Amino acid sequence: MSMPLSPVRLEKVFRYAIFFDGVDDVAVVPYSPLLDITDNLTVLAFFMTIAPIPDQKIVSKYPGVPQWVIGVYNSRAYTELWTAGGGYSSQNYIGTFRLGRWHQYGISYRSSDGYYTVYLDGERAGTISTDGWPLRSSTGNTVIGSSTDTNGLHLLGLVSQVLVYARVLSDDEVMWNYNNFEDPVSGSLRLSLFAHPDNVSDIDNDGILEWIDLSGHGNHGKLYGARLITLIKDPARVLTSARALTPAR
Ligand SMILES: [Ca+2]
Ligand SMILES: [Ca+2]
Repeated sequence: MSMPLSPVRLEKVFRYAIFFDGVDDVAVVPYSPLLDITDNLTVLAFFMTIAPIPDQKIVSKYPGVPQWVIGVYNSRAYTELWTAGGGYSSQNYIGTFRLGRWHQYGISYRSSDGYYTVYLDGERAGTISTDGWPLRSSTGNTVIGSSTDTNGLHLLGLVSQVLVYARVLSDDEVMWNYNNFEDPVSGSLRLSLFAHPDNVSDIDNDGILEWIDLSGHGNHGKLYGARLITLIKDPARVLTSARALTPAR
């Protein structure tokens, strides 16, 4: 028996996810001043694409005045970010995604020096030069599974978590969130969506299911077509203690 030479990267597995059909499914988080983040921003999302559609957006604050977008383009990472100086910054071709596999993908932006970083699977994948202005302000919605509410570049796949912070996470914090997605770093967390039956409910009785925001700020998403699915079924017989089978949330 030998020890591994380097730390083993275990592939992430989610029991539940929100499924997007690649046609018209979206989750929409309505505008909130708390999500109009212009100084310091971090966005992280766990997602899976299941079809080689060239242009798929995962999470966007794009409707109205575009602020930021993360997605995939020709099977590579893709982000966009706009500053108040009018600068549009984007970068393709950081990292490669595999179909049918979970990936964590994200961006951070620090307005004091315009430092724009891309993260893939918990690690810093690259940085992008910007004009150094703060992000532009936007009263648009935040959309998951597409770039806009109505006419987007849709994801055919799954999303299990979306985190939006009003600060720049450290590399260690991003890696923590990759490895401990059920217990994400909480400081300055403005949006925290995690796919689980406890977190999907019609809490305002309008006939549309909400994807409930766990950040405490009430930034609940509304599921239009997109739906919760179970990826790993309960065991047929309970052979271990009930405690071990209690969902984490
Ligand atoms: Ca649909
Ligand atoms: Ca509702």
